[in-house]
Amino acid sequence: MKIERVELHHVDMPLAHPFETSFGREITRPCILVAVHAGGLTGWGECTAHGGPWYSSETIETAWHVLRDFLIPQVLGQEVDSPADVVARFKRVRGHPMARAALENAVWDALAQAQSLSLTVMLGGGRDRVPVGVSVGIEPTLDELLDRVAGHVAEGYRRVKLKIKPGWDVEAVRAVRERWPDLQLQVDANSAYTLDDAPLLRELDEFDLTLIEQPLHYDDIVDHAQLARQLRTPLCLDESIHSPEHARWALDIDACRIINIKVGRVGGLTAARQIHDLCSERGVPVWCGGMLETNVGRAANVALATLPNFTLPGDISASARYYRQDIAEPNFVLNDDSTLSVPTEPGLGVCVIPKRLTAARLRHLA
Ligand code: NPG
Repeated sequence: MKIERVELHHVDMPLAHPFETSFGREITRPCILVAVHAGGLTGWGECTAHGGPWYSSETIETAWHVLRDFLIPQVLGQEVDSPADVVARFKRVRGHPMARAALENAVWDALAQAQSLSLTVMLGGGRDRVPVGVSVGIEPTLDELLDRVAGHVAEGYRRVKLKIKPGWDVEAVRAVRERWPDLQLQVDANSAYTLDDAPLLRELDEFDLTLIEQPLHYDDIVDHAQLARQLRTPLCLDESIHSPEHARWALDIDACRIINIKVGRVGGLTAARQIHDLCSERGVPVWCGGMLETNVGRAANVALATLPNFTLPGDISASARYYRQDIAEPNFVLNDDSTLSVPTEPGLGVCVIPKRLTAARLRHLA
């Protein structure tokens, strides 16, 4: 397949509800959508970098620069027969996983379409539904948090993740746990604590949480290994796992018992699948994280989450949870059993709506 043209679309869309984490509050979600044109087909990939370097060091601007000046020139006009060809061409580029993932994933979509395979089948996944949960941001008050969780439970979500930070942790978790004793509950700190907070984090052990996600520094595995030994609740890493190598290092020193795999954070579907396979060999469960994606990124996440070792529900909620109107169709809708159905059409199985793309677009590289 010859890559004839690559387009970048910088879009910004208002979120249905503002989302607050330990590093800030988001009202709109900017992202870059990558379109790869080859042989009359268009493959799509979503770059999950945000406006500022808060979750990781990448931003929309760094991703735009690296895509335009280094990654696109590696594939433009080239014959690409498998995702491995793209990975090999990107090998010289250090870092910038979200930029790499966006272009690699767009090629996966185009290649899958060219072979009339769904992305799921091309990845080697098998399920027709994937279990999902919802991530609830930090709310102004405990009452508002309880209302929000109540709304999601009523929608049918059986697993809820609460964002925590110092001052919004034990009491918030206690309030939710008391009201929903049987809900599958987990927390995510986005690196808001230090090892000195171990006694406080140990207090969370009484709430029967599925996991505590990334409590300590965003690049650390050593302190996490120390903390993991002090907690009964399984520790899960997100930010610290940038690649299959990081996953292996973390598992080798018992820094975590669970890994959150985000396609953007680890540099694309190829690396995501490698981490899945490694964890599978080591008996470590994984789940698919989310970055408030549009349906383009969500479709890739759903396909990835069909791999067998994705045994915990992902942060892949129904489309309506994110945007009033998504940029691509069809929407993902929550099934009664807290799952999303897996598209079966060739490629990602969603179509970008040109009018919506133009309306949401701030910048275009054609
Ligand atoms: O459902 O897509 C989703 C959001 C899941 O909480 C979620 N993501 O740290 O995992 C995270 C968090 C996040 C969101 C991080 C946005 C950065 C930006």
